[in-house]
Amino acid sequence: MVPNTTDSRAFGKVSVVGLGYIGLPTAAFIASKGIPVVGIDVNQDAVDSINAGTVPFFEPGFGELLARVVEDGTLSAQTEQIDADAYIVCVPTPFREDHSVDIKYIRAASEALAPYLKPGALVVLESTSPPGTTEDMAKHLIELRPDLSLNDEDENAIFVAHCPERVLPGKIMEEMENNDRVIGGLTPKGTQLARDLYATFCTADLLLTNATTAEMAKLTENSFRDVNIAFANELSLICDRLGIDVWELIELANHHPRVNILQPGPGVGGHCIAVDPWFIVSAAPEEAKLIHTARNVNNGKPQWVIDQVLKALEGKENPVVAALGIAFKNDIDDLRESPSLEIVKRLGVDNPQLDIRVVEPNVEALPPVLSNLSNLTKQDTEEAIAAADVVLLLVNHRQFVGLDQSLLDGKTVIDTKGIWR
Ligand code: SAJ
Repeated sequence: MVPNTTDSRAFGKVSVVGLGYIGLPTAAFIASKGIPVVGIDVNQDAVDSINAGTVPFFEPGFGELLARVVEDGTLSAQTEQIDADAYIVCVPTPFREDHSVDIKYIRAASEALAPYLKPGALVVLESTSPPGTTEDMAKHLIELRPDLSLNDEDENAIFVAHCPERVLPGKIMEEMENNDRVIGGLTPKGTQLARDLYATFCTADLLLTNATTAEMAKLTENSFRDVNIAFANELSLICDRLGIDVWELIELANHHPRVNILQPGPGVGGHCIAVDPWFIVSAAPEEAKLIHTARNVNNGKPQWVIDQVLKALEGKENPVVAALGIAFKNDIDDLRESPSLEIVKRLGVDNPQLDIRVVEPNVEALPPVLSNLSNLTKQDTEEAIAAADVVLLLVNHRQFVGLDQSLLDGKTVIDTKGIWR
């Protein structure tokens, strides 16, 4: 392994494009090593918040770091692109109706930065992307700047690489520095230069490969997790039919030294595990059978939970449901692709007679998809449980894990995370 020593003077200025959950912490970590970083984002409100030293989303411990690098002037944010030695592109890569990737944000980022590129510049794509996207981005850059080259030996060469992000939301402060990184250049110099950039702040192993393998490595990691969770979710349906406690079962099976089953839940959410496997399925539909099935199993879980709730409410007059948690996972405020939010929305829309009390300690107000429904209200935990016939636990937020369980006496409890066993 090449040690992570580097000459950070090689990077006089770094531009990080897209200041979301990944781009902003990446920018702040690089800035914390004394390298001037300018963050670029199309959202003026996010830019203003960052320049005021305030994180526009919730991430434990990150506020202090951001405030420090903004205050000392190493990190600033703006909407206009700049002339930099290295660009890191961290923009969203959503999927379309047919599950193929939509690279419009990568295209837009390339168009914004191309005019500023100079020979020797490095462009790293961090956005999770199907195999071939980095190469496609590089070709697009050369179309926009035919005076530059992708050949390492040319004087007018630029360097392009892929380095997928791997941090777990909620643990970014720890994982940004300590997670091994996979780095794949389009050319050997691209790989090397990208390695030097990540060595400025990452203390773990920097694993070098080519761009396409790096792209596939990221999709593979998240698909592995999705398939494992699908296995757990399928077990939860089997156990429900057979009258077995699935959480006890998994705990017992995991005592085997070579078994490590993840946990069942109301479904799989977030913008990563629920999305990335589709990029493999759409790149190789004939072959990706297991990965495709796992997606379907996990996507089917919300409807199964809804059916459980409706069964529990059969025969009840003026039924009230307390729905605990709408974030996509515990102890965060992120609602993207959240199965819990989907369950609450579908219950509310399809059952106007249901009175649903929604509890979500991590958000100030319900999102419009829920607040627009007249049979839904946001309440605090105790109030909602007291009013409810059915208590539907959807997210294992710490407030719910630590709940005084005597509050549940006399209620029908549907615990999708197995925290109150
Ligand atoms: N979930 C379960 N059961 C489990 C674990 C998770 O149902 O045992 C659910 C969660 O509730 C959530 C979803 O899966 O709805 C995803 O949560 P997560 O904690 O597994 O993952 P993310 O989406 O927050 O972050 C993942 C991580 N990838 C892997 O662990 C392989 C992270 O390291 C990546 O950086 C991130 O995706 C990403 O951006 O790709």
